[in-house]
Amino acid sequence: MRPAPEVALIQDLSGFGRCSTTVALPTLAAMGARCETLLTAYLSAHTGFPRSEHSVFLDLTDQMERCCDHWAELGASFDAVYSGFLGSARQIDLLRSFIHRFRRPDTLVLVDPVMGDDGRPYSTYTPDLCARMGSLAEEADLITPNLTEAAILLGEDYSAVPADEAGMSRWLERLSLDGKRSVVITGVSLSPDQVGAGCWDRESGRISFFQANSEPAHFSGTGDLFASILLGGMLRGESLPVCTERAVRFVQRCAAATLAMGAPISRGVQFEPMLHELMEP
Ligand code: PXL
Repeated sequence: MRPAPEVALIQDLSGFGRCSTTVALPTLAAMGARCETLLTAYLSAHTGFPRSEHSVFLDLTDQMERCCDHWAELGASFDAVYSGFLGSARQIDLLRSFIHRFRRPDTLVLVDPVMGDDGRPYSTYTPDLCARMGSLAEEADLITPNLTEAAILLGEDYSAVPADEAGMSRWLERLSLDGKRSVVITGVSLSPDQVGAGCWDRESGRISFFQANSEPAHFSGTGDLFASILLGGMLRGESLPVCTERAVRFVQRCAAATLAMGAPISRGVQFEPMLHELMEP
């Protein structure tokens, strides 16, 4: 047995509904990795729920700075840095300095450029925040945008999302910054009843696509589940295409199972009963 790889997990904690930290922690643990968590914000519920006068959005930027200093005193270093939903523009600069401070030559930096979905930015994401997210993503070894985020990063209109492999391959190549970083675009649909991902693997220089049945519902937090599965596999030494195919299939099966159970869609996919499938044999 080897020690669990250490992941610096940098994203929000949303109390109600599955997403971000509440998805990443159990998924990465099931896959044998341990997370040290730097919270960007605490929300009463993820932004997919209707806002109310009682909604909580606690921006933790000031606390993040102090946590970084404390972690440095404690001699922290990480096998991976994984960032997701960020709560303020200042957090992006903080994250860049976090990467420079704690990255070792072998540290894998995964930036999930969480900004929006379905062609629209999330309600808390301003144009300035989106622009800074693009510059943060330049630090990454691997990025995992959905179609909306890929369009924002490329400065393209959402209506220009390619519908075929050739067009999507060009987007993957452009996002790879001349092959400098690996890219997995999620939500890629190459035929009407299929959805999955396209990946540019900087190790092999190859592009691959994986598709599974498209389920008739949209769940929040599936991007977080997807990125966590990718990272868990990469930390086990598996190749990006192998990890991408597993993530596509697992997320699809969780979505299908959730619908079959009749569980509420707004709370995200029921991945917990299936987590054991991600464990190393
Ligand atoms: O799944 C991404 C995500 C993370 N964190 C918060 C969100 C979302 C998407 O809606 O609202 C708070």
